[in-house]
Amino acid sequence: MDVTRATAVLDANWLGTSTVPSRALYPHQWSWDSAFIAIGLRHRSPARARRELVTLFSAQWPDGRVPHIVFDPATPPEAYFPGPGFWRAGRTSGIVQAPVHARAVLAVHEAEPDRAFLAELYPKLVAWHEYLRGKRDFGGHGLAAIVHPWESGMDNSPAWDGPLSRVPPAAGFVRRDLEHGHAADRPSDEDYGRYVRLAADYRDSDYTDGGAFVVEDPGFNALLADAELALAEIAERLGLPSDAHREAAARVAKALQETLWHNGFFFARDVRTGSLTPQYTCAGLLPLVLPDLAVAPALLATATGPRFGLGRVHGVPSYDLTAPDFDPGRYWRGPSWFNIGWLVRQGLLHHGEHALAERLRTDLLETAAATDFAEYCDPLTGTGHGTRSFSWTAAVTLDLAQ
Ligand code: 2M8
Repeated sequence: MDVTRATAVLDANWLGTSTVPSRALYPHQWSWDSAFIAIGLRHRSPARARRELVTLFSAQWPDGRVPHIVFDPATPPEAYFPGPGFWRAGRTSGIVQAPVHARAVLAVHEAEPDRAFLAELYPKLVAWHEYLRGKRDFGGHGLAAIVHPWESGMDNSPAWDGPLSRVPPAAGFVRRDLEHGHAADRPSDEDYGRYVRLAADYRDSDYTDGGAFVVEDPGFNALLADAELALAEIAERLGLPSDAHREAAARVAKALQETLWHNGFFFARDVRTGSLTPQYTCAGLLPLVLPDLAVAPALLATATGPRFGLGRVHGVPSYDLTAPDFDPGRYWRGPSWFNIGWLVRQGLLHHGEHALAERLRTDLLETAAATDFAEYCDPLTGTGHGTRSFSWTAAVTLDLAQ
């Protein structure tokens, strides 16, 4: 029943060669959304899951970056801001999102083996990871830096408050998101002004220089290390050498540990000041996706402690439940997101926490169905927030229901 409804959500959000996260709020193709969508869609239509990823990679830039948005030419430009006219980068935006694609490509292949699909995507994934580990190593010690909060996928995470405070907000633009979402569930106007200023500055540097916001995010880098492990498996299935990918994964994981681990948690680092941002956010839990994480017991203790309440709340809160500015309804400043729940569950399975993983799985399935596949939910009550019929919530349901 829930599987039927989740499938219907993905069918309704399918554009013909890719899936929108949400018809109204996000009417184009988004990079990491498509990876999670493919992971769910593979159980219903492996062919469509392959198409989703092939479409995304058809928009890859010559330098290897995979853009965070691929604009749908049939959608009116005023439907989403900032649109193609703002980015001036053809049919894409110019920033990126977390590299969950190799994991998705491998998962889709496992659902229905297709050597041609793997062979087509492999060199593109190699170029993508090389871009991140090379051109994005602004800090110079082996981590990929993000140059915009949108790149983290966790737009208004409290961890960005410090670095963002250096960015003067832009004015003179119209927020399209507020036509489809409640203002209390979305980032503030001031934050939006800073996002627009940063994106415009990056665009004006021809998408090369990091500006005022250059940050090493533990979530982004954990997913990069995991992506290299997935790429090693893809290489092996193609009969190609895989050592370089495993070594790259180990280097990123080592840098993550040496640079971002502090007092039992992973924090983001502001490259411009060299300091760790002090907020406990769900990005710091994502290194659990790495099977060889020596500090997993300490990280699990934080995850199950009062800050995240894992097992006692709905999903995985995006922000510290004990922080004075924790907000259960506002976007990435408290609510639980279903893709993060899916990733943390993978981590729990890697680290032998089977009972907790099962509790999380059941809760994610129940909450997704009860909220009509909400974009995010209140961790304390399970109430849905944001848009409904949200694609990755439906996709995660399809995968967890297997
Ligand atoms: C949100 O981000 C976009 C900008 O990229 C937005 O607010 O308009 C985030 O939740 C992000 O993680 C997600 O990929 C995107 C589309 O679902 O929406």
